[in-house]
Amino acid sequence: MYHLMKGLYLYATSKEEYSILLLGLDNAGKTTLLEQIKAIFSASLHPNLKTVPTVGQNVSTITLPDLYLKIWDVGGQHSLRGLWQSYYASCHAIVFVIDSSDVGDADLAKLAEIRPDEEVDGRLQECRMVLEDVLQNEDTEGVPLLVLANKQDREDCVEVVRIKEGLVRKVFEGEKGGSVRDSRVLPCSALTGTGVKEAVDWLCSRVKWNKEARPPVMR
Ligand SMILES: Nc1nc2c(ncn2[C@@H]2O[C@H](COP(=O)(O)OP(=O)(O)OP(=O)(O)O)[C@@H](O)[C@H]2O)c(=O)[nH]1
Ligand SMILES: [Mg+2]
Repeated sequence: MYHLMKGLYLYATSKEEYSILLLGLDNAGKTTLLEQIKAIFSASLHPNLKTVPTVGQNVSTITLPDLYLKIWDVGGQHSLRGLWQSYYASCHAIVFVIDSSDVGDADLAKLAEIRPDEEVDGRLQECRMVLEDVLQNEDTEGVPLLVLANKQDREDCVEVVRIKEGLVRKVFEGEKGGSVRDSRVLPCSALTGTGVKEAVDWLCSRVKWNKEARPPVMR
């Protein structure tokens, strides 16, 4: 009887937990974003915005009224990207963070015109190849994708619509865009917190929507 009651109690008080994976090139702002999310969703906390390049991973769980989000922030340096794939099978959504001030204006216009198989140089092409690589992996099939055009507070940033048209749409239209999935491109500033709540809201709605394909863990 005790075990039955305990089981019922645990069932009634448990919540769904979804894992969110933060990806993107080095210096994109993933760790800053994680710090900002932690601060926004636990009111008493001040964000620690003095980040250092991540070697390995940071993980934090935030508690929302109806679910937990377990957020994994991994290092984006070239040598660390090989580790990303070990997170794919267990994540419920991917956030791909882009530094909107590290995408030359001219390059972006050029990217909108190039064919998917054409070679271009630079950070933007690196971003595109890395995103394609993530989407092509069979373990990310059908996983909702949020692309965040970060650092929108900087004067030299590229507008979100240009990132959407020039980069993300090209990736999805190309052969390497992977399977059909829920996706969205949103502007944000991890540093000031602008757009961060909207990003988390989108993630919550999409992981719930996709829960039959990727069931949550009960906690
Ligand atoms: N202006 C501005 N700077 C930002 C923003 N987000 C991050 N930064 C800065 O960008 C730099 C890199 O931020 P991180 O969060 O450490 O970047 P990361 O993606 O975690 O980098 P890795 O751990 O190397 O993969 C830091 O100096 C941050 O303060 C933003 O929204 N606006
Ligand atoms: Mg980091």
